[in-house]
Amino acid sequence: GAAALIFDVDGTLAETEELHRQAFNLAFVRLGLDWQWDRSVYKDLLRVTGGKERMRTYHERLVTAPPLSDGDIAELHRIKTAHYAELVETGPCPLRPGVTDLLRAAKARGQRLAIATTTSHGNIDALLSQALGKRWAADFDAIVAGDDVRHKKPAPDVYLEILARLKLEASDCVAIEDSANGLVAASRAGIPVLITRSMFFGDDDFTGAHIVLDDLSELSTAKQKLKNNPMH
Ligand code: XBP
Ligand code: MG
Repeated sequence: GAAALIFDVDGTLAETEELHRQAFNLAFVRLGLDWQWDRSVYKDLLRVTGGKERMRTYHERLVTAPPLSDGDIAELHRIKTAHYAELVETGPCPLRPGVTDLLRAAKARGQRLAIATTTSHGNIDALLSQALGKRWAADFDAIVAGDDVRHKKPAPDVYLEILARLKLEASDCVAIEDSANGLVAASRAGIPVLITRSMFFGDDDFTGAHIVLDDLSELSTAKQKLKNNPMH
């Protein structure tokens, strides 16, 4: 069986992308920009991973726009991040079905747990403190965030860094992802991928994934149906 499970965060552990979207929009209002990202615009923009990169891409695509410095982007992202933490802390942002059970079952069978995400350590902590309690990080052997590496997903950097920290071979691990970008990142690192379909990426192309599920609560039934279940 797999020695470690490596989890993506946004869309995989919780449906956070809707809160990210709202947080971006609140930041745009706060800084007097007339940008507002509706769900269909955001769905398209999600192909660009990373909040700063996403805003930069959107700005570059505008026909007319005042210049936007890297400092402006950083300021927007700082405000977006503060709004995101507040939304996670105040609103309900539960873990997706099956997540808590899988974390518990993995621990019980001696699998190690890790996180490979594009978002920041602060955002992971905001979400998981709320959902799993202040000491959540004690259960994870490695946590790598977007700004810890040179290239964000779909580059394999976060996954390669996790393998280095865990001192494990790619084939000894399973990555749990919700997006094509995440699938590509883990696959480039050689790690088998389990997909849990999420709100914004449900219709992505998941060719190459070992299993595609609607959510992780299906794992117990998938286990019976699929002999090739990489979880065991
Ligand atoms: C998540 C992302 C992130 C969030 C915003 O991708 O792309 O950019 O949308 O996070 P994945 P930041 O689930 O593949 O890790 O604004 O903190 O960058
Ligand atoms: Mg994701």
